[in-house]
Amino acid sequence: MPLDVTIGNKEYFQGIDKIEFEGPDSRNPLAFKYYDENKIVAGKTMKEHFRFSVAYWHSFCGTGGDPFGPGTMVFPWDEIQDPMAAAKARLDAAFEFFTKLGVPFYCFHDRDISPEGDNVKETEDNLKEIIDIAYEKQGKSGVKLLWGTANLFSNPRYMNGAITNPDFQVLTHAAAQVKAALDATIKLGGDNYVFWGGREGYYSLLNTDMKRELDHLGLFLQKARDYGRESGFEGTFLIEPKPMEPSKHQYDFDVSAVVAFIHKYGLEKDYKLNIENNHATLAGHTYAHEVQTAIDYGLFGSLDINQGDPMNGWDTDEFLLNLYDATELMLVLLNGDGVGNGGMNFDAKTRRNSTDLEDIFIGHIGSMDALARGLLAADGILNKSNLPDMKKERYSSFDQGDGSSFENGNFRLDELANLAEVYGEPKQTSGKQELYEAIINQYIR
Ligand code: XUL
Ligand code: CO
Repeated sequence: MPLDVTIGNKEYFQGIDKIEFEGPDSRNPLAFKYYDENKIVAGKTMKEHFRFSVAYWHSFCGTGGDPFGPGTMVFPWDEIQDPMAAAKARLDAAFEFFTKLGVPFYCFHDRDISPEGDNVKETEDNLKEIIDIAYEKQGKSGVKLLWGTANLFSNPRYMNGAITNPDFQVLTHAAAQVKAALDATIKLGGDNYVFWGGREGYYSLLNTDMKRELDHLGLFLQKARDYGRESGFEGTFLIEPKPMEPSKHQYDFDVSAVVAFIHKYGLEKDYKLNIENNHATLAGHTYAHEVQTAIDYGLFGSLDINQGDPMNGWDTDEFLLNLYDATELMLVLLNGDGVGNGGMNFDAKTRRNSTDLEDIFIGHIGSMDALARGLLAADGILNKSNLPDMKKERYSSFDQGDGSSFENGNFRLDELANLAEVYGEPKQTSGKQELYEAIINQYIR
């Protein structure tokens, strides 16, 4: 049955219907093998667990260009010359895609969705015109906005940073964009608003007053929060850490650095973190480590889903297909409170040589299936294996007696020291890492 998803008349993804769940034995590349949105796992449907979202920039603005050559992808929405007409066509294609894929959310930057005009006012008017259409399409399709954001890194004026630029006038342009993007997010009922640092960082300390730049950033984020709250935004502000690229030193290096920043500038009631796998690995961490760190600080917000290439140190934004990453991520989330008001946004792009229109579907389907398998594996590990008991047992010396008294803060340092003499040399206890790893393998099916 043809879907009524477009406001324009054109169907962009011809020959592709709504993607259905066909089970693990299906040989249809355009079907889910594991992601069954209504299947209940650990008390929630898969749809509720993941809150999947499509990233506008990669799927509808990406061309496959790289430093060695131009774009390879010839997509119908790119063929229109007039920038506003092209933006509207792209929006048609995007909502057709979201609906056929069956994801509940999408995310965008201001510049993905609408073109810049000749001045601030014209640019904001363009955005408003497109947002009105997006609003209508959301209502018609039921697809919602997980978050909006402003692109504060592409325009050449931001070459020395946007909010942390040494030139105050540049900062005011960042404010114009953030204000307009926040207004758009509020109008579309977005659950979150994201700040990714873009060019907020530096190349050389010789020309950089780091303290002053960070103070500007802290103050700006306070003002953005105040404006958002006054304007009725009830969602969560998110900061997305990334250690490098485009700057050499990015201020929002990793979860721990951003947690410290959030607390230093008094943002902890309104701001949380949006965590991306490829950014975690660039920082020398695993995804699970970064997510667990944010959860432990009570600042976990949302996820950008992708993976890097283990052989290089770039942000390659590949679709997450690694079952180990998926399983370890889902273990952390199932042990915590899940994605909450956040979701899983595919900040991922098809490879430069994956040039068929259907490849955008195939990338998303593969990653949704990988995460569904990760969820099933994690659920098995937590409910059927010995792993949770083994982990609990590792810490059992703190569950009673002196260990429990220590946890309750009842010992001074010299009292603890005396206990060492009482106990003598502790018996060696194996960490059993290989056993834990083998259990993970056992449940990835
Ligand atoms: C860049 C990146 C961004 C943010 C949104 O590496 O991840 O696309 O997710 O600005
Ligand atoms: Co991202």
